[in-house]
Amino acid sequence: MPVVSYVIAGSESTGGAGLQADLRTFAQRGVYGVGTITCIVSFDPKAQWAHRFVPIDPSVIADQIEAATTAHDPDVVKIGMLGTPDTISTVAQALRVKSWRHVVVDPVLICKGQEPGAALDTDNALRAEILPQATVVTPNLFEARTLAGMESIESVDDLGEAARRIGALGPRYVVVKGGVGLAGPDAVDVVFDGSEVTVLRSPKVGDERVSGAGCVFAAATTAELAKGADVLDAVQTAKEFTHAGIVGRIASAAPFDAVCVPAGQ
Ligand code: PXL
Repeated sequence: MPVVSYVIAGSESTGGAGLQADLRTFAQRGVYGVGTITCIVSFDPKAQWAHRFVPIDPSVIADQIEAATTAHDPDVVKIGMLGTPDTISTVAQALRVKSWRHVVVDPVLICKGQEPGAALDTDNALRAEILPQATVVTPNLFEARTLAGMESIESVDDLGEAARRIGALGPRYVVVKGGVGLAGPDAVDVVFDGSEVTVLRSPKVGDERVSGAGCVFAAATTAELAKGADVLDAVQTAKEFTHAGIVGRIASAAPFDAVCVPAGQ
């Protein structure tokens, strides 16, 4: 039987991030991808590629989840961009209805098109309704600072402290990604399993953020978990896969490159 991997996330219309990157990653990791759309982000080339953000009606999200989970009964899911408190409540409620072996949450907190006030409500809803249901959460530096309530994260020890604080919000494993924002020659991630912090390193590939890295990392982790890997192995494989995608990045007319994993990785 093919292994099914499920993702609930936003569409990012240039294809670099969001559901498009997730489903591409699932295919490359050898699992059958099933996707539910929460919102549509279309950057605006006429306005410096600003985010245009349209949420999907909550009833349509619920319908998609019903169709996907009834057809396939997946036991591993990735949650990507949700975007509004209403969407978060809808997805949180749908997650509670069945039991999951793994819920991987990429806590995409803000979209530049949103008002700061609306973004705060979204952060709080994610913290209250989604994080307690997560088995693995994968914040970047900005998201980790917000979720952990830390003013700055500047060292590997700080990454570990952020992971412990976020772990106290409910998720079983916390992966904090240092990325290019943490000084030093390596891209450092920490994995907190509820008691120990494991540090993973790989050499940085330049100093620029590459679009879709967080999506691909969480999606590859999800695919490996769906295939039966344990969390640390899944995260290690996902880190290597994402590294290959940053090396192989694709340029476009947009002012940011996107992760592109060569075939056969
Ligand atoms: O990379 C974060 C992200 C996730 N999901 C969607 C996005 C973005 C960033 O633009 O648009 C839909």
